[in-house]
Amino acid sequence: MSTPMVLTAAMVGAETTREQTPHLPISPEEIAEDAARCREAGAAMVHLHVRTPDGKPSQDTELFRAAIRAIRKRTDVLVQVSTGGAVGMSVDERCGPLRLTGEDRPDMATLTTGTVNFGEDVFWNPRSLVRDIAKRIKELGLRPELECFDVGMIDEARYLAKEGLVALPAHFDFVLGVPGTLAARAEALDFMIASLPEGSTWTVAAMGRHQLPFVELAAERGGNARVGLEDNIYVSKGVLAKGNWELVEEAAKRAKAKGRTLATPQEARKLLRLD
Ligand code: KMH
Ligand code: ZN
Repeated sequence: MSTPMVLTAAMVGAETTREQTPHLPISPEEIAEDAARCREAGAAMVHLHVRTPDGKPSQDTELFRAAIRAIRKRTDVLVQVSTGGAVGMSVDERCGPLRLTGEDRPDMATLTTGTVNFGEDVFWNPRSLVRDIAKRIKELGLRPELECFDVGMIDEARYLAKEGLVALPAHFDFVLGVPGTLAARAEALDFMIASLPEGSTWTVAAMGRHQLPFVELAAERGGNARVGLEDNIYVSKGVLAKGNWELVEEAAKRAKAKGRTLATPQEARKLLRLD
């Protein structure tokens, strides 16, 4: 029996707009409705950003609280919050969701381990800032998903582990195909897998038209995959996905065709060592 595959839905992001797709969920209710459908379609986790009511990206603690409460009222899907936010945000702003404790505490948080070009912008993650966020994630008692846009960012995780800020083995997310960074190529994925600290788990998030084909590459390699409107708005060439759930549905179909079963949130918790 192969290991169940964890599908993550990156539902909102900070860059996708309603002008690009009318199906982007923005309000807590819209996010919760789509999250419940993603869970039914096979997602074990959602990667969460939030927006102000007029659609602007935000890392506001209370907006996250409202979205997480709405999601948990509807479904048992795991909630991974973004600490990346949108380019240009300060570290304190980015860490808004890490102020949620008690029953509103998220299940996981992202930690990007280096700076990259991000389209025409720069996603700014100097080493001191990475350590600051790593400490806050640790203090909240969460395990990070280490977001790596390049192989050097995997190596940085080893330094973080030596400093006691991250526990190894860890869970990594390979983000491939953002303009200005490592492209979504199978050889790049294979190099990243080969570069992982022993025993670590991984997810791949490929941008745009690469998103669904990379679900298949991940399935074949025993890994996990992220799909969703944060990274891609089309379910097939020129056809908008009617919600995140439709991308999860398509990802689930492709994973199963490769012989993989899908992890439940409970299984994902074990596989990603969240407890
Ligand atoms: N929106 C990007 C600048 C994360 O969620 O941790 C950063 C991002 C990464 O989306
Ligand atoms: Zn994100």
